[in-house]
Amino acid sequence: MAWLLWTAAPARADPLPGYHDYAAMTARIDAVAAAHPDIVSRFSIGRSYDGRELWAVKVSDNVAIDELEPEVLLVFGQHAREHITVEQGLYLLDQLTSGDPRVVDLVSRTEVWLVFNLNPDGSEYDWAGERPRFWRKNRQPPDGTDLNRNWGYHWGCCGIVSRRPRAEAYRGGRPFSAPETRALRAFINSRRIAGVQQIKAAIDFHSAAELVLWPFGYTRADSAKDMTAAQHRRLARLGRRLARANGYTAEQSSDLYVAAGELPDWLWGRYRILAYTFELGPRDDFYPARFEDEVARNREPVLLLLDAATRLP
Ligand code: NO5
Ligand code: CA
Ligand code: CA
Ligand code: ZN
Repeated sequence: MAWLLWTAAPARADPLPGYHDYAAMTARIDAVAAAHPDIVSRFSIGRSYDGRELWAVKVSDNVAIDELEPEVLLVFGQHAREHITVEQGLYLLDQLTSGDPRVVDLVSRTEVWLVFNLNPDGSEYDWAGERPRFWRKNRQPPDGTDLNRNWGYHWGCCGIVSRRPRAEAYRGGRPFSAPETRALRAFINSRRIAGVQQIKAAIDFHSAAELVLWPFGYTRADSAKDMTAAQHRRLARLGRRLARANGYTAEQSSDLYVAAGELPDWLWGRYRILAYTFELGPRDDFYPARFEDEVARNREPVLLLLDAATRLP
């Protein structure tokens, strides 16, 4: 009889307790935006392959006005099963609207963009079975594209990246073949005003390895076309400071493994944005029962990055 009960099991498992699926995330963003209309404005950067809105917010004083303040971009959820990064985004939204005097000061001197889940189709699919599916890619046919291999800087050239659609690190049919990377690219391009990119620093949040990584990922070289040795030292110095604040290990992205088509490589290569990957802990666990302490570790490095963005030449 057991197998009969088994087949009668619900078609959709709930996310782990405390985690926000897409509907809960959307409701939470709406609630915070409604509670803080003076400093939070919510918008969509476009739609996922299956048509979900890709929700984002701007946090700043005089939020309705595009002021001449350094802009910082925070991206969550490129990889579907890395659900903890969506919780990281919601936690940071809470912190940035908390009214803490240090935060109020930083938020009034910067404009912070948060993109909460760049891959909602993938994360919904990951929860949609009886147990998590360990899904990484988006849901674009035939078998999903790895968004963090789809960015158009040295796309597909090197390292852990595949031209086979069934591979975990499938790069897509061409650079920016995924609607999700195209939507975020269009948003970032729109922040180029009178020829000057307004976004000065960025973090792309992943899990699960407790790392702070800086570009490039596509090459092991410390200096390359588009990166002088001095620029590399600057990226590394700030990266090490961020890692001291959260206790993660700091290294160049390619020290972990070489991989082409990552978002931070494109942010630096295209616009010279100080771009980092944060890999949240706990190590090797995509589904930790508790995430509260882990996301709190990244309050300080994010505030440090906002502060650093206000001190750039
Ligand atoms: C990332 C790297 C940017 C470190 C990736 O395990 S992860 O997939 N989150 N690592 O391979 O895109
Ligand atoms: Ca402002
Ligand atoms: Ca601005
Ligand atoms: Zn990842």
